[in-house]
Amino acid sequence: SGKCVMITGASRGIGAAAAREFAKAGANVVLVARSEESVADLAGEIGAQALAVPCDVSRYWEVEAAVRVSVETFGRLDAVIGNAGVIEPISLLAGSDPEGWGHAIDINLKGVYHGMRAAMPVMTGQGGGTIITISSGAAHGPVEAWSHYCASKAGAAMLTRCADKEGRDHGIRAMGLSPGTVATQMQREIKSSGINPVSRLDWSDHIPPEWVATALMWMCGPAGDAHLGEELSLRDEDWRRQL
Ligand code: NJP
Repeated sequence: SGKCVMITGASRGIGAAAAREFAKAGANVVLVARSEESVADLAGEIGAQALAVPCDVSRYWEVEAAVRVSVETFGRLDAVIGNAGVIEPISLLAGSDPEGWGHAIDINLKGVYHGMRAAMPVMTGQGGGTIITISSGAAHGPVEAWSHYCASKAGAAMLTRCADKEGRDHGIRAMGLSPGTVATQMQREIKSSGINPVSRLDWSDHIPPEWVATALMWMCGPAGDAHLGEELSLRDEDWRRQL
């Protein structure tokens, strides 16, 4: 309680569920996403513990400003959850749009880098902090029509390991969380593509975003660091039982 957690992609889905969960536990939460109205509405629902910061994570200066206003408002920054992500445009590589392919890299990979770059000096000055990247099974194996997404998530997973290595001497730990299939807007987009086996999964195979929020809470606590390898995967049945 009293800690400050910045969550990117907080306008809906996993990010919004995490914001509610952290606030319930007494943390101050900074809600980052492009949809101004959605983050403002969620901040209104949570109350004085929440700050809405409309921001496009693919633009470094906007992310830096979000970190600055977090510290100005709540006095510190204990954790950054790099959750903002996109999967569109879903397309086989050979027919993909060369202009659009890099969109996922700008958000899912560079956006995560931007959060680390802006937060790590602040965390170093404070004596430590936690950085969590929302990863994916797609970081570790190819999925057809998701080359942009797989490449961005694989890059973000390695980036997170680099941040952890460099952060250790400053009390900063960085970890990945691979959530499995979660019932959110992103899964609606995947289903409407109908292009690979993932798009044909039944909704009953999906976990609610609140489970991911519970795992994030655990990871931000002291046990998360001690028990974690390089990435926590919620596909693991043992974990699903605990959640
Ligand atoms: O998806 P969705 P999830 N700047 O679409 C925001 C990963 N994941 O909750 O900007 C700032 O409901 C967007 O807000 P807005 C996935 O890759 C999921 O499922 O207002 N924010 C919204 O709040 C992603 O990294 C599954 O449009 C930006 C949020 O991102 C994370 O989980 C499986 C932005 C997306 O919410 C959350 O996704 C898996 C930008 N430029 C990994 N662009 C799954 N759902 O099954 C987007 O393995 N956002």
